[in-house]
Amino acid sequence: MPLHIIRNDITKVHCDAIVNAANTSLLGGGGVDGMIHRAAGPELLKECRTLGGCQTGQAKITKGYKLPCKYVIHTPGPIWNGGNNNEKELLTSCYYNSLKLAKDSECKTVAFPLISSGIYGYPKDQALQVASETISRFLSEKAPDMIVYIVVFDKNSYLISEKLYSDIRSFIDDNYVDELHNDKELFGTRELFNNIPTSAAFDDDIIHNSYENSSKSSIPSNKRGFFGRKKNTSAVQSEEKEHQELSVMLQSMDESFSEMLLRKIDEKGMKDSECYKKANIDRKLFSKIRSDRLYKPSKNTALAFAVALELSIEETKDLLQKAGFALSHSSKSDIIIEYFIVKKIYDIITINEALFSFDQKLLGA
Ligand code: AR6
Repeated sequence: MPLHIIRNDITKVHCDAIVNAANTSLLGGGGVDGMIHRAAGPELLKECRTLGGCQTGQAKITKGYKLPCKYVIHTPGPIWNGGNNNEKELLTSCYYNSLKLAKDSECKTVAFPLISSGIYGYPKDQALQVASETISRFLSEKAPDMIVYIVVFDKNSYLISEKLYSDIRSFIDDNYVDELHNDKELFGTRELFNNIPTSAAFDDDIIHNSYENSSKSSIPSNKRGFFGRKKNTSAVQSEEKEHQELSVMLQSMDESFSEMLLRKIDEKGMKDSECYKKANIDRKLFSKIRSDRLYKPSKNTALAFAVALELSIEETKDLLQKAGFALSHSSKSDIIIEYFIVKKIYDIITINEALFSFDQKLLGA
């Protein structure tokens, strides 16, 4: 289902359909419309002439011609006129009708610009909110396997309100800790820090990898110690012991990430699908996590689930720890996520918009 926000020129995006922020004549114009027509070549205008225009909020489809996409879906957005003139309903219709057309044309991947947010003057933060809400609802209700990109072009546009931006800015300023400074304070030098064994040394993935690496080694398996060391006779007994100790460790290992995730889903009375959709996580990835007790997710995936489950900061730390991670005040993205968790704002779209505005990696997809 996932919704992605990316920074790019939409005419360069490879997917089944891109959406054009057109005008009602469908005969081209400035902004993204002009760029799409230029990149597609004159054949596009020729086909557009046969369509007889399009009403605001509706959508029509053409081929993509020289663009790296099969189709272009043209939708004229509303002109911003203060916000009380049906702008939101019309903009919602643009996204809904474009997605419906994409689905009817069997498109699996679709890219949208922020319709109406340029020449038509719709405030970008509100335009993005309409876009993400409508797309998420459509994906969740009608097209769980479709992948949709919101493509943002300009480098410095605010995608969240200035108030939220400056609130987060202050929260970062209050909490950000310079990593080097922090490490030195705690441990004297960075090298020392790198040598300190951490709980990650026992994390599932590292244990998996040790097995994997040792099985790929050129040393025959019966001549290898547990971590791939060459065996000598005197090492045999201690190797046996290592094995036994490790088996005991594995058996008595704490609840894994996947187990904690499933337990929390049950405790919250959520359905699995509700949880992974809310986390903006792909159904296939969720199935993998569910079926592998020792699955080690990325930090962003773990955080996305923490948000979907509406965990407190302490619970979030616990869940992260199961995956071998920690929340860090030397990571801007962690501080931004913490800001939302502390404020009990658990809407992943809002969080992702903020992460995007601060040029950080998004949660979930
Ligand atoms: N890729 C992605 N986004 C882009 C690109 C690009 N190549 N170029 C611009 N944008 P606009 P509107 C962003 O003005 O507001 C035309 O003349 C841009 O930063 O293209 O719906 C039509 O013919 C902005 O955020 O469309 C209509 O007359 C967003 O795309 C009128 O403009 C939309 O900006 C439509 O105005």
